[in-house]
Amino acid sequence: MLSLINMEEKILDLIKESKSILIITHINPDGDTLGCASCLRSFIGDKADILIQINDNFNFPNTYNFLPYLKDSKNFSTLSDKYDLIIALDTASIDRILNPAKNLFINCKNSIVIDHHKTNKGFAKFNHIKGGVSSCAQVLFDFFTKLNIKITKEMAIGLYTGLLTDTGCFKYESTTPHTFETAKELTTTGINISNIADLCYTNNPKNLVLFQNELISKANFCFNDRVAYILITKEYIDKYNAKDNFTEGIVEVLRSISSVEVAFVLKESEIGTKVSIRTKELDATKITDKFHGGGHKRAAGCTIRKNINKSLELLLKETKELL
Ligand SMILES: [Mn+2]
Repeated sequence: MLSLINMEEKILDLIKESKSILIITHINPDGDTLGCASCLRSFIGDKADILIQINDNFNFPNTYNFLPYLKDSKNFSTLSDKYDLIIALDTASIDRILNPAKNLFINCKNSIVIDHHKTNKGFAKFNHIKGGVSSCAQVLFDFFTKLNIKITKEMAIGLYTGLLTDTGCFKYESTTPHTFETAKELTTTGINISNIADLCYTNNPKNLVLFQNELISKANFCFNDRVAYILITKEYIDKYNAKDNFTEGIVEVLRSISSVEVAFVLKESEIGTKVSIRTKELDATKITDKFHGGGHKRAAGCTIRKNINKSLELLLKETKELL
């Protein structure tokens, strides 16, 4: 009998029959996972709670406080174990869920993951994964559409936020005609799209912008300006009390320079050096593969268990061979 029911219907049945539901974001959440959580909470109603997972070194992006229901969210210390269904959103692997939520997820009577990461192997009892789709928000939109569920204005705020932020304002390769059809449908619910974009992109802490500007002014170039890199040492991190999310976007600024083919940002951490790479034509994963990292063709990352200068030397050596 079960084989006759599709995954969307199964998920809807689970939501209907569960008494208490926990919706969880991935660790250090972004606009997609938070937007989806807000939307799903709006759809399910009061029997659902949201858990926003944040580690100590992450500054919760207040940016997203405008999303409905986020203010009442649970955190690790206020989490209970009363749930009979847990739904993880935009979460590529079980490692993106930290304890105590991870144990709760594994031991829960029913668990669902809804996601769009190609690398997601499916770690829940019920997995609804559409690898390669632009955003989790798109997967959720398609879920509601397939089930003929009306998307309200309140639900659309979260979905539009996820769609906008995960497509880099509709400019990444994952953006398709379907993305724009979805944006159009969401817009017709009456949401204010220019207001949402403003809330997402003009709401940075002052320190973040000053931190990024100082680092960008100290960018280094080599191989005829085809390679650019920034070294983020502990000195800068301390000076600006920079959180993990402060470095987001810097590498894109380097990539925006016309001569630059490969851009690196290297950051000192306790376990070595965290590297993020952006490229134009070259396959970035050919570099990160050497260091057990991963990602996409134009955007990848890895952690090298060496100090920052040694890591830079290794990266430049690999890059030179590909140029
Ligand atoms: Mn996402």
